Amino acid sequence: MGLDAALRKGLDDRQLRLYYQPVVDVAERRWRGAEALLRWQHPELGLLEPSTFVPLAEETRLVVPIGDWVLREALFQLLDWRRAGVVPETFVMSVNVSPRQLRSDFPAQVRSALSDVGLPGTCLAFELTENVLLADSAQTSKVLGDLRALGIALHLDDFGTGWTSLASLERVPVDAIKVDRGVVGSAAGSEHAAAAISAICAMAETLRVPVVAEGVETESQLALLVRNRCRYAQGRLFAAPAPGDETEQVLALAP
Ligand code: G
Ligand code: G
Ligand code: MN
Ligand code: NA
Repeated sequence: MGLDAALRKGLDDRQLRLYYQPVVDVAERRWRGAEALLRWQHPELGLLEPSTFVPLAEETRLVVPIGDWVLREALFQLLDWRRAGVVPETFVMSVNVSPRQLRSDFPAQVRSALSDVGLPGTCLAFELTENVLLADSAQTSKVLGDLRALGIALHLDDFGTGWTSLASLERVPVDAIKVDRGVVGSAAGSEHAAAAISAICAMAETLRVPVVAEGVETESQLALLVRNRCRYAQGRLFAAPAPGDETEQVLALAP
């Protein structure tokens, strides 16, 4: 069986899993939300990371039914955490969304997931890459507008490579910028990367868009981010990606 058919079967046979990684509000020292991260518990190959199968899912459009599963699973998890009393109503669940998912019926799919689970759009953020958010396509703009109308936040993911697009953020409404872990990871040891962090934070502040730093692993990286008034952080320094029940225990404690 090819990987393609195996993934289709994996979806049907409930082999997909979500891991969660909390996001910290650095200024207030409390959990702000969590990012849902897809895994595939393959019967022979073990636990697979998204880089090994998400590109295939995108090519074959399996990413559409998989994305629907991810959204519903993440929303049910949020409902569980709310019921367990470990997260406030302001806690935001972030879900990664591929370009292929942004078809005209995507907002309808999202609306139906929200209403089935019984949660408002304001508890959700979608993480999109800059090629999607900044695409000059009427259909994409319409879909993004419909999602925002549901109260869903749009976050620019993996930021830090495409410099030209920072200026374009003025015409595209984003609710946060996620600085790529590659930039964060080299920031404490490289003046160049530290300057990149400063520039991104300064520009974001001017545009009044909050910054989420990804892949924060050390206190010195955190100190640099705090000096630059970066509001949110995510990384192993606070919590590694983990299954929902483990993350629930982490969320029950202070960051
Ligand atoms: O957990 P990990 O670092 O391996 O995730 C790497 C990347 O995989 C994420 O940054 C994201 O771009 C992608 N990814 C993770 N989960 C999902 C998902 O549910 N859907 C899609 N489309 N991509 C995901
Ligand atoms: O959406 P995105 O592809 O950026 O997903 C974030 C990825 O970063 C996840 O695959 C997760 O496994 C990974 N990750 C989470 N915390 C850390 C960290 O502290 N350091 C590094 N290098 N990677 C991390
Ligand atoms: Mn992401
Ligand atoms: Na990212």
